[in-house]
Amino acid sequence: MAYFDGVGKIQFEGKGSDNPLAFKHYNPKEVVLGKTMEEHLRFAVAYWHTFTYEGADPFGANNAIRGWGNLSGMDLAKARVEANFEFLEKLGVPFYCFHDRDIAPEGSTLQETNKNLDVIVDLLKQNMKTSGKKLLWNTANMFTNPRFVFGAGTAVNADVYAYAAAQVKKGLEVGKELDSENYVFWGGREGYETLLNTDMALELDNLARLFHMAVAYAKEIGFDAQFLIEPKPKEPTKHQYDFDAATTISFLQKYGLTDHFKLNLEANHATLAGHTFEHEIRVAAINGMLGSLDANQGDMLLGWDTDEFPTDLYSTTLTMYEVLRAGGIGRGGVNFDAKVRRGSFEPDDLFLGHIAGMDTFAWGLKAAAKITEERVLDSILDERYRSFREGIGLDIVSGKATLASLEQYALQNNPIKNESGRQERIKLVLNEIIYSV
Ligand code: XLS
Ligand code: NI
Ligand code: NI
Repeated sequence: MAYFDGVGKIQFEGKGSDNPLAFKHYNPKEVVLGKTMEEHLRFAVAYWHTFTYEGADPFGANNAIRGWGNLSGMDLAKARVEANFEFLEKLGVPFYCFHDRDIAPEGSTLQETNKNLDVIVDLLKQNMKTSGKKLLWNTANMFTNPRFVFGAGTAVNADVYAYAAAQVKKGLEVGKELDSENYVFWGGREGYETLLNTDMALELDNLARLFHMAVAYAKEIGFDAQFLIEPKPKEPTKHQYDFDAATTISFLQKYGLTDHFKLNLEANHATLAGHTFEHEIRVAAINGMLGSLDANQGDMLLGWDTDEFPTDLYSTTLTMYEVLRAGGIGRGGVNFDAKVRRGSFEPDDLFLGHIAGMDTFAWGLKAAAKITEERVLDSILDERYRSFREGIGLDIVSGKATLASLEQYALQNNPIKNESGRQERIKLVLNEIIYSV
């Protein structure tokens, strides 16, 4: 059965095309700085936003028109698998991502839930074999079920913690079965509402214990995926522990987990934390922690995670510039953790949303490549920090300088001369590059 009958394979037609169901910038085989766009971007479709979510918001019911909308239970789960592979094939996206509960319904016991999962995992495996599509990452949903009201790895109740551990164990087995590239931990409810009833130290120690157990179990079963933590500052809890990249890295350092984890960074989570996406990527990259990206964008007028498809060229350019600067995204990818707006309820909108995101990223990649190739920003840095390549600056960076030697220098160095940072000029240059590629 086909769920997207009206849509054929999405082709690259180039800038002149006025076909909405075609790419104008994403040309998978086009080589940019020595790699194809497909290799640079490693796009993934998020199962939950595309096949599980059907338009509900806190004020309104499901309204999306979906070919599987009249089904329920395991029939629905199976239909979504078919829809997923048809969609990946037509869109030409190599990867997908899911939470355990996106793909199969929970049963009345953990045994039954795992059995449901096994049936769907088998089906996914068969489809992956015939289609060549791959799993970028899987994760455990430890936030929707009411049992997780006070968290999972940071639960206040050891029984809930044990349940979460069982779920992670199963998730790792599923990841191995499907040969996943990465395994993600997003701390859905790992946070708190009020410190008045929260033992923060115990919760964080317990979370680290869960991660250590996961590392040990992955090793035991020979699952060699990259582990990723996805920071987010708030929502659903008022304060999420993995607030941002810097906080998460210091957590991993404190608990001796840096060798096993990297970060999965999300654009809308960055802005909720008061950062740009490029800031988060830079923080991860300079600490050797850049793992993967959840591509989306927020709305600066709203205070929550709106998970919109990324259409802001300025942001995708700077994002891809950071990725190129870091030497690429490695085993990670660009996962569209994005959903169509409730008003975009027709099945074609799923394609149009992804095409918008993919074209905006491809365009950003081309602009970022130009910035890199022409050393536009590198030459600014060379010039701006040149005082650290000779004389007293070289003494500082080589570790030769002391407070006394610097005092001696400062006492005779008068006056100090600074130079303009020229950021307005740089931003105009950036605009010119973005619109020239
Ligand atoms: C929610 C998160 C979530 C993760 C996976 O805000 O972005 O979707 O990516 O659990
Ligand atoms: Ni995400
Ligand atoms: Ni999110």
